[in-house]
Amino acid sequence: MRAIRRYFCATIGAALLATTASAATREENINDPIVGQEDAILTDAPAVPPAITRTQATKVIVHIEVKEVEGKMADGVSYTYWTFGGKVPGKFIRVREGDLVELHLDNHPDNKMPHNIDLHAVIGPGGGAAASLTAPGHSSVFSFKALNPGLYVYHCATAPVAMHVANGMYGLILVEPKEGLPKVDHEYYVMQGDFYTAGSNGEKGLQPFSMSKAIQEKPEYVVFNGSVGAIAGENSLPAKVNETVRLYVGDGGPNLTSSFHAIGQIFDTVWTEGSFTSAAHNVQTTMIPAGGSTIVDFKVNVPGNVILVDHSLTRAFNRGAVGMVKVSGEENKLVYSGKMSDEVYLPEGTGARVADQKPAPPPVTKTKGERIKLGETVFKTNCAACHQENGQGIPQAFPPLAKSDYLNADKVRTIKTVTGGLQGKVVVNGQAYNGVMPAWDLNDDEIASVLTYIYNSWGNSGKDVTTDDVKAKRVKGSGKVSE
Ligand code: HEC
Ligand SMILES: [Cu+2]
Repeated sequence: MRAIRRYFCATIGAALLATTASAATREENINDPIVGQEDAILTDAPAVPPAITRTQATKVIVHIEVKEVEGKMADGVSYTYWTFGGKVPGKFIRVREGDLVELHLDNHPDNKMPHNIDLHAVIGPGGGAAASLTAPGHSSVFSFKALNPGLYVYHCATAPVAMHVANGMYGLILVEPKEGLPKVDHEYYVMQGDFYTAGSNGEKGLQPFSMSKAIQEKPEYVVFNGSVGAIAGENSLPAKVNETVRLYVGDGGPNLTSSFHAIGQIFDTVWTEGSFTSAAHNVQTTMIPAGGSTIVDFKVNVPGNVILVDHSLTRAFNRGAVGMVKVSGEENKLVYSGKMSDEVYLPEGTGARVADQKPAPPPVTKTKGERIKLGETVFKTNCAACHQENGQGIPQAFPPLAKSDYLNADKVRTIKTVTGGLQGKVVVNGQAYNGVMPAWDLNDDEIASVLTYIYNSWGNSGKDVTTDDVKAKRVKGSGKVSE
């Protein structure tokens, strides 16, 4: 009896030691001396930089170039992505706990917008956002010490933040624990994101961003790695029978939480929410918060496709959130007798249209007073993020609506501006702006109301814009029946 108790105490003691001995405290990491300097190896998804073999903290130089690029969202559908390094998600950054990271954010001169970076791995105001706010054609530098191990999301935090994130401005930074991670055969980088296009899912052509769909959290696409099929079909992630696979998975959002699941697999290990402090084992589905991450490990025992999905299933089968680990090798009839079939999981395909539901049209405003009242709400929900509540705009980025000569000169042009969006150079009160305003997916009455509100605020001309005006003059094909 005593021998047994002694045995138990010894094993529990050893286990405790194993989990606590190697974990460094934040203070120890602050004081960890920096030896030498190196350039970070950065990778595009689904690749992950190699494991760190260093045993000392060093200074790691990271260069990330922000590029606004047109890319493919789905077959026949393109989108203007804003990226950290040319792709969505942004470059994978891998450093070691205790490292000093010197981050250079380069905003390409062809870009239209200022950008910055907020890394959740940073301890400091805004995660680096203010320190890295960079105009097109400029470069900013700041540094931070990686004090807490884990897998962290980074993203742009320039106003309107949700729009920058919705356009693809997110990525992952892995702060490897000092003791390293268990070895696996494959490591891959996967990041979920929700996208809000003006056209509905599958509608062809270059699709502008819809701020109102983003605010309503009604994405047209929910995808892994920036587009439909980015890690499916011929882009599947390869593995062989009996190999181990690790996925570093992030959720860029901006809005949706992911119920991350692998069809035909069980996660042997999940480092929940990207924290290496405690692992869960034998997990079927794991939640990834928007702006959060997870690390999953699993061994593949039989050939076939392991299908990665957000188990909120219409996102997978109707919005694009499908990925695959394609496993090749010998069957093992004992583990699984039948033949796996991936067709079963893809019949609806991507770009499947949801049956059009026509909600009852909202009541139409009758008087100017009613329009001003409704318009104020529409303005605060949709426009104030950029043009500001007082209509003053933001110098060099968003033009003023208060006493705007552009606005006051021409009511019809204003209707077209708001229904069709505006980009390219525009001069307002003598100041040139060259930004992008998305087309607004608002109904005639909402447009009429918001414009009447604007025309009757902040010293503007007092014009009335009626629902019939908007119906007659809106950019053709724009807008939807509002929900
Ligand atoms: C994402 C930021 C953003 C939001 C949100 C936004 N705008 Fe704009 N808006 C802009 C930018 C940028 C321009 C200038 C576009 C250019 O440079 O070509 C602009 C230009 C305009 C103009 C013409 C210029 C002026 O100052 O008179 C009007 C009118 C306008 N917006 C109205 C609206 C209304 C109404 C809404 C809400 C329904 C709205 N905007 C929401 C960014 C935004
Ligand atoms: Cu940005």
